[in-house]
Amino acid sequence: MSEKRGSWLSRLKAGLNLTSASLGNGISSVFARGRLDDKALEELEELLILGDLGAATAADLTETIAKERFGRDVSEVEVRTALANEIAVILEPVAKPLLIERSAKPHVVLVAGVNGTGKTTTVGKLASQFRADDLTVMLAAADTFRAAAVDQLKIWGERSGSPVVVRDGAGGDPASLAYDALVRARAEDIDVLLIDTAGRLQNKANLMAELQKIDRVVKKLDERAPHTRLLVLDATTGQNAHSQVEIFREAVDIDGLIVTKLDGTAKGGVLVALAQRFGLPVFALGVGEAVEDLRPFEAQEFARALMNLNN
Ligand SMILES: Nc1nc2c(ncn2[C@@H]2O[C@H](COP(=O)(O)OP(=O)(O)O)[C@@H](O)[C@H]2O)c(=O)[nH]1
Ligand SMILES: [Mg+2]
Repeated sequence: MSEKRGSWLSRLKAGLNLTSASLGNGISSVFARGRLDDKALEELEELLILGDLGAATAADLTETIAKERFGRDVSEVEVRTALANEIAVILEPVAKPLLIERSAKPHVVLVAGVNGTGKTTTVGKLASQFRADDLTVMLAAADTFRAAAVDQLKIWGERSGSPVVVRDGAGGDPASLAYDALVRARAEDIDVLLIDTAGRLQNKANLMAELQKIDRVVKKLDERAPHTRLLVLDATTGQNAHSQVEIFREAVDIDGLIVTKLDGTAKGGVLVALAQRFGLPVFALGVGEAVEDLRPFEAQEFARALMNLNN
């Protein structure tokens, strides 16, 4: 157990440390002089922006640090610890698990996101985790345009012991597939229906229209569905994640995020900026390709890893 925990945590840290190593080095050079003066604060703010925390968050954090410590002699660890604490305060409210309403039968999760962010992988990991919690799961392959996408989901279905609803033959309407899947999930008394969607259609307008259509048709069967509209973001895209949230939010009412590929990216700081800007729940983090690499999001732990502090 602790072995496993160690390995994913170190992978998460290894990823974040690409950020925090550069942040860390920067912070040590800023504080080589020891005194927290205007110049040090300016450099600190710059570093936080470079670490993908975003201009607004960087300004807020720097101001907070300045308030208590301006003109004082400070150590690097003191600053890192103070930053980690402030970052944890920002992250705490968004660190929320994806809760399944057991009475929903099924609880419908619509999974959206740009191509390649890790939607299908995340659906597979979630399916396995829900199965481990003794929930019955069904998967809907609403990315009907690519045969490979359907095959990929089928593998996750087999791995997790979850039936996969697919269209016969290539193509087909994703919304009607989602509808059929919900009919079947209800008939079979399934606890969770995960709808995997396409991230790329002919164009953005089509993609958004398609998502809206899925959102609409499942409501015909259950007005509270989808119970969770999940947006999957790839941490390696850094600041680009902001525009993805904006675009998808225009289409459907996103309930929360899963941020993937935090193993091996220098852009983990973007999560702090996203939390500050949108306040959307972060249900979990992806730190690798295997089932156990979908981890709960823990604010304190993440903030300390980002600041290269030992947990
Ligand atoms: N390193 C890493 N790779 C991931 C993670 N999540 C997904 N991937 C990989 O990213 C690629 C695209 O994932 P996929 O689920 O097909 O994305 P989709 O197009 O959004 O469905 C695949 O090679 C996955 O194995 C993660 O958390 N870490
Ligand atoms: Mg996919």
